[in-house]
Amino acid sequence: MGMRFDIVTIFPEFFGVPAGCGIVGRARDAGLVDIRAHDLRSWTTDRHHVVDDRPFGGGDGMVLKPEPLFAAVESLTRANRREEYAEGTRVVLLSPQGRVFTQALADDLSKEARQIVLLCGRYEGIDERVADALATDEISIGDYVLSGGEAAALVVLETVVRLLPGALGSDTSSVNESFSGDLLDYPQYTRPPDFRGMRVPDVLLTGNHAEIAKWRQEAALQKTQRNRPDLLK
Ligand code: JDQ
Repeated sequence: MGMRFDIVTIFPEFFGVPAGCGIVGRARDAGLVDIRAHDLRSWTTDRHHVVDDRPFGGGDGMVLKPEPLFAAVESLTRANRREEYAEGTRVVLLSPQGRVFTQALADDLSKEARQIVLLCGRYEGIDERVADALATDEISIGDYVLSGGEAAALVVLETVVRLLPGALGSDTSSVNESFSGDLLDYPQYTRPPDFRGMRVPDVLLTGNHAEIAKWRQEAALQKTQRNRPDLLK
């Protein structure tokens, strides 16, 4: 059987449309991946299904309580400590305080994981015992603040699923090269060669493959210098 994703969230409906679209939808139909979104509130035990509480020490906003998250992971994995999961189980906490998500981490997950539990918080934070003891990985998708972990979980899901063998139809490795090197991809063009006066570079229309390769290398360098100078350092 394929990889399994269990997403724990107070908004399971957030995942319905994206999980049915494109490469992820096709991978699901092909049985490569099983994606389930679970309502965190189903693991509460009080009448009002409360998942948040006020921060110890004071301060603004509410904090996600640990009990429902530990209960969720326990029921989804049969364990509730980082040290005790089965081989191939990863419990990923999405958070602004995590290690930044990269293609290398996505590669690792796609190769090593059989089950990925994605823990999506809301409010102003998550009780730190979740990061300390429950999660195997604490991941940020970048240096900006979302309103919760759901959008970040979708990014991780989509990035990992397209790396699963068979998910892309044809050869996988070529499509990943865009972010494994030190340069951004070169610019692409298709027909028409003249669109409203904006012309495709002449060299691409010549069929001279050596000249085209030279142009692409130079254009990729220019683009990287302009948009991502950090990659060149
Ligand atoms: C949560 C929030 C203010 C957290 C609650 C849970 N890369 C990335 N950016 N933002 C997140 C991840 C993220 C993940 C989980 C989250 C944001 N919030 C909102 C608001 C302070 C801390």
